[in-house]
Amino acid sequence: MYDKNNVFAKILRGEIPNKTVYSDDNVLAFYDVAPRARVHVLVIPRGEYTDIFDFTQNAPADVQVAFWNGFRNTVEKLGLRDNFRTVANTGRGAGQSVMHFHIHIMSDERFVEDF
Ligand code: DGP
Repeated sequence: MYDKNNVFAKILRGEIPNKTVYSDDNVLAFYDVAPRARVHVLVIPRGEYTDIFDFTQNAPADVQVAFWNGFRNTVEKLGLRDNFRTVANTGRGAGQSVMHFHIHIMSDERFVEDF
């Protein structure tokens, strides 16, 4: 069940400040407060979905399309095209600490050298 007091809900309501990268009617993207890469951004839908299962099962198709458009716009705004990773931690056992669906975008030169 969705908790309206989770930290991302508070960010969406403007109760907690954020460094916004991209924003539209359906999507907000902002810098992670505890970055684990040179660029570390979170992309979230404005709707109330707890995780990727909730979002993909329950969000209307047009909302899902809008989310991925916002995701792509965020990546392009960051100047990333072929040098980033995405992570969607799902469930507390896998490290999901905020129960509002979010995608991590992470990029670091080191990833290029790893290939
Ligand atoms: P996850 O572990 O996948 O649920 O990721 C949650 C992320 O949210 C984690 O990397 C830290 C970030 N985070 C938590 N609280 C805040 C906050 O108040 N502001 C911002 N910008 N990020 C936050």
